[in-house]
Amino acid sequence: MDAAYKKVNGNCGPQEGTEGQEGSGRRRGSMYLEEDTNKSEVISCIFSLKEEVGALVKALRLFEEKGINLTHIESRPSRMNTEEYEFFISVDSNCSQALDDVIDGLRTQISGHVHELTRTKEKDTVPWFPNDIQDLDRFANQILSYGSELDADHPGFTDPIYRARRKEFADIAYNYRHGQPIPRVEYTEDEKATWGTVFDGLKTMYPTHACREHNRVFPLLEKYCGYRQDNIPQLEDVSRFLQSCTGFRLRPVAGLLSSRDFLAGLAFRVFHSTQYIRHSSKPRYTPEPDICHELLGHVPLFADPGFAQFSQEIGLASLGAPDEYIEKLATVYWFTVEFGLCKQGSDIKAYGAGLLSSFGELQYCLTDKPKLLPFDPDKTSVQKYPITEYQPIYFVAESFEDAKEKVRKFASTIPRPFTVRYNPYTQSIEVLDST
Ligand code: HBI
Ligand code: NLE
Ligand code: FE
Repeated sequence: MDAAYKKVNGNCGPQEGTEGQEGSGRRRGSMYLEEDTNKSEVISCIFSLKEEVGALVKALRLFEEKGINLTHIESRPSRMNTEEYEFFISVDSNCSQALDDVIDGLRTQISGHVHELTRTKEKDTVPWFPNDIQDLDRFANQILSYGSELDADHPGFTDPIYRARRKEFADIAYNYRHGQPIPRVEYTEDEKATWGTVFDGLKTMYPTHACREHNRVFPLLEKYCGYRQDNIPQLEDVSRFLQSCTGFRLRPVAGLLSSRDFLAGLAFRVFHSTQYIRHSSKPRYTPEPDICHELLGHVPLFADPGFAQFSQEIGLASLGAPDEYIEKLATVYWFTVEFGLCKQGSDIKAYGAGLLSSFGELQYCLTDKPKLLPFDPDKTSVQKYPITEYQPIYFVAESFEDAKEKVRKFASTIPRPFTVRYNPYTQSIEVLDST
C-alpha cells in the first residue's frame, strides 16, 4: 500500500516529530524504539536475513546508498528461525532520517524482521498509532511473548507435543496479513476433547449466569458457525459471521500484544484472537486467552451492536493516548470486556469474556465470595487485579449503555491534542486537530 495515499486529515503516523513513547521506548511500525539516555547519540537496530550467499551485501548496500556509516556490526544465529541470521548494527544519530528509509527498504525488500533498539527521545510527542486497518499488520511481530515460549509454571511447559503445537499456531498468526482468510486448522482428537469439556461445562451455566445478549447470540453461533460440543469452530467462519452482525472481525495473533496495540485493534473493530486451545489438564480455568476464551467468551458479545460499539470506543480512546492512560484504559477493559458483571432486571449477570469462558470462575463470580463494586471508570481504572487467579473484586455496570456513557466521559479526560473518528468506508482513522 502507498502510505501517502491514505493520509487524509492530518496524520499521526510514523513521521519524524510525531512519534511518542510506550513504556521506556517509542515505537514506529514494527520496530521498537527504546530510549537509552546514556547513548542517545547512537541508534541501533537488529535485522534478520535468510542464510544465503550475498544476503548481507544486499542489506549493507541499502546503508551505502543512503550514505550511512555503520559504527558497529555483530551477527548471531536467529533463535526464532534457524534458517536466519540476525545482525545487530549501530549508526550515528544524525543518520536518523536516512535510517528510516533503510529500515523500510530492509523490511520490504530483504528482511521480514527489523527491530530498532535505540533512538533519541522526542519530548511531548504523540505515540504512533495505526491509521488504517492494514497498519495492524505491523503488530504481528511485536508480540510480548511468542505463543510457543511457555513459562515453567504453564501446564503445557513439560508437554513437548503441546509446545510444538503452540509453535504451529504462532507461525500461522505471525505470517497472517490483513485481508487474507484465516487459515483453517484441523484440531486433534485431544484438542477437541478439551473443547468438548469446556463447551459442556459452560453451556449448562449460560442460561443462569450469562447476560441476555450472550444468550441471544449463542444459538446463532450454533446454527451458523459450527459451535458444537464435538467441533471447534474455525476463526474464519466466526469472523465472517461477526462481520455480518457488527462489522467486528477476528485476526489471528501469535501471542500477547501490548495493551496499546491490542486496544488499537478494537478501534478498527478488529479483535486479535488466539487459535490454540488450553492444555487438557486445566479445562476449568486458564489465565491465558485461548480459542475457548475467544469463541465462547468474546465472540457472542462482539455480535451485539451495543457491546461492539462499547468495545470500539475503548479502542478509539486509546489511540495516541499517553502511557499512563493506556494502563487505565486496559484496566477498564479488564473490568468490563474481560471480567464485567452487569445488572439485568433484579439479577446480576456475567458479560466479561474471562468469566464466560471459565466454568470455574463463572460459577464463583456469582457467589458471595468476591466483592462487588459499582462500575465507575475513575475508580475502576486504578484498581489492581491478579491475572492468574479468580478475581477478588468485580465491577457491576448498570447496563452496556450506561457503561458506554461512563467510558465516553472518562475518555474525554485523556489528554490528546486531537480527536479521532473512525471512517468505516475507508476503514481508517480520521484525525481532527483541535489545536
Ligand atoms: N493480547 N493477544 C492478546 N489477547 C488479549 O486478550 C490481550 C492482549 N494484550 C493485552 C490484553 N489482552 C489486555 O489485558 C489489556 O491489556 C488490553
Ligand atoms: N480465565 C479465562 C478462561 O479460563 O477461559 C481466560 C482469561 C483470559 C484473559
Ligand atoms: Fe480476553
